[in-house]
Amino acid sequence: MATQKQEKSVIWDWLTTVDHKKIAIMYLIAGTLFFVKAGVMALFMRIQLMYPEMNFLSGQTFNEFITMHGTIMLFLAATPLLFAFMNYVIPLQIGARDVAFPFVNALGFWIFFFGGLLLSLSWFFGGGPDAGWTAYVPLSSRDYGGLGIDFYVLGLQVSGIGTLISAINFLVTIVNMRAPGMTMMRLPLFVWTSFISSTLILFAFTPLAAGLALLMLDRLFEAQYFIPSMGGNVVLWQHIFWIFGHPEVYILVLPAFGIISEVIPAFSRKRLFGYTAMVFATMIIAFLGFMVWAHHMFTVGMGPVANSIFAVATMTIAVPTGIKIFNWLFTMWGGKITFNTAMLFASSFVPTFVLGGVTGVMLAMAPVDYLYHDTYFVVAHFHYIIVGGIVLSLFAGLFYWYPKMFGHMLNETLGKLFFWVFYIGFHLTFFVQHLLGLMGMPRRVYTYLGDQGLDAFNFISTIGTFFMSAGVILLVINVIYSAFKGERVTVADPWDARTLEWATPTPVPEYNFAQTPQVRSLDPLFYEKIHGDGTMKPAEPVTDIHMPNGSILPFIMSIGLFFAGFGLIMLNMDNPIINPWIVAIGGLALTFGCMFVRSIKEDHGYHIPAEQVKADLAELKKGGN
Ligand code: HEM
Ligand SMILES: [Cu+2]
Repeated sequence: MATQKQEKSVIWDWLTTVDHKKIAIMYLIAGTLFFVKAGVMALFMRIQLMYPEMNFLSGQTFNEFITMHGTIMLFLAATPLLFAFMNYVIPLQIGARDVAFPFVNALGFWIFFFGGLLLSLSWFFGGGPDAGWTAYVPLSSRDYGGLGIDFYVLGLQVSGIGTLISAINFLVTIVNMRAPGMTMMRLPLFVWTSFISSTLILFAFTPLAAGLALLMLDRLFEAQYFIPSMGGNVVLWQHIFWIFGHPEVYILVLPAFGIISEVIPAFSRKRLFGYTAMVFATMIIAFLGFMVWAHHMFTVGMGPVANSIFAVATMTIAVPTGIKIFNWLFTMWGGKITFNTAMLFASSFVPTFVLGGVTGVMLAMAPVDYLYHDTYFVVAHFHYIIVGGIVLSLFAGLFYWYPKMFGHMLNETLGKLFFWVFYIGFHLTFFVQHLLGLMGMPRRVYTYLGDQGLDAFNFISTIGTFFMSAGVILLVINVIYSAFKGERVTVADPWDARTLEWATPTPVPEYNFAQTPQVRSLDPLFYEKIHGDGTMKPAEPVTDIHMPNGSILPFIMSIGLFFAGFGLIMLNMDNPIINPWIVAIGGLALTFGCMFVRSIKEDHGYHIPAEQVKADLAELKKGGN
């Protein structure tokens, strides 16, 4: 009985939490589940392509898998996994007690989650979307695309709202919640890159929302924005999509750069080389990222002038990116490097990402792109960026921040094995795809003939995928093993690191910092180790700490949006069991009802009394933390 009751309260605690640290862990779990789901689809696609004329997947299923794989990986795996680290680390690195709007933070998570669920429901209603993650019209129009596309449109619309409000929350947090002395030019690079990435979300997810709304009007209400026979324009969709879609790559890769810029200095035992240049390079990359969307459309027929401008603008991005690469190398140069798992991932990121960048410049040459376009060369290129850049960084960040998040280490032996298996598998999988592309193998095609010379490389590529899958299984084993056998961490700073998150005790108390720290320099913790006694000086006396109450409203509001989306999709179903409008309007009413309750109900939060905080501090002193 007693255990059952406690069980219930634990679940309730997680459903209602507004603590950035718990929300981070929920992002981590949800993102991992979606990552595995999309990874299994990738494995199935590669098995289908292992031999010529395989019959493992049908052409239709293959199309659904490429679409869901890409969409899930980008929106529901990479983004939430980065959000997990941003949520956990940003408040700690800037010396804050939480994000600016904890309620909105929980809301952002649940909306993302239920949006993802909505998209995934497509499998139970006649199959996933099948028009590719870019949902090009006319493939995604009423005439060609089935119900799956409606799940794509509304699932992404809903989860996009969650991403957008979370990004706004990060922006306000970084501007407003910094500890005294933490000037903008003392922000850790991960905070800077998260800040700039959040700005990109603000300006990229809004056009996406508009585009999805127009596509929804086309599909549900027979509007004709994108239908040429009625005066619409298919190329319009491509412009709207890519003005979101290209910045999306930087939304993901900039925080990944941020992780690398934290891990490399920590394990090279040197400060980051060229801090200021790194910050400005990030800004320039972000700005240029918005100027180059049409490099995805060279073959559309924009004409030589437009193609040239977009080609040159694209190549320009290599300059600030090169600055970053050299600064990472200079940081390692002459450093006392420890090659633990986190550092292996971080340092191997550098050459891999360079390779992805080089093929990017190749693709940026408009006339040559007529050759590469829609071949496997493109698939190889973007996976070098996405897996070789973002996924490797995520793993580096996972091994780096794991002890702070979970209070124990991941096993290093298993970690290194995981690294090598995954890294070798990655190159086996994707390197040969460049060659397949140059040999003319088209992208998004579910099979090929036997006498075209494509067999060997396709076979190798699939073997590589088995290695990567084995690597991920090793990671899962590591997580489970370490939970039981892993070295416990109770010290604040197991890596002898530089930034403020390592000044908080492990496990981090719900209020993060008993007293807001006084920041005196870049790399504030390291500065205190050199110039002080190694601990942060408080910027305030011990006082009562004001904390927000948990709330179930974010969860319910998100369910409301889920039903609003589902109701609209039901408009295109043949025999909906109930009137779709009842579901759609009912869902919206639930969401707005919660907003109303939230507005009129006074919730002042609660206080942790100063005595309690003092007792916690005394306890820590005893434990030597
Ligand atoms: C981890 C191992 C991975 C493997 C083995 C893999 C494999 C594949 C395969 C076979 C395709 C279809 C290619 C085609 O026929 O055109 C594909 C497409 C794609 N992948 Fe991956 N992938 C992996 C990871 C990722 C990750 C981590 C991301 C993003 C975060 C990603 C994003 C995409 C995108 C955007 C597409 C394009 C889908 C489309 O053409 O509409 N992939 N991948
Ligand atoms: Cu692009």
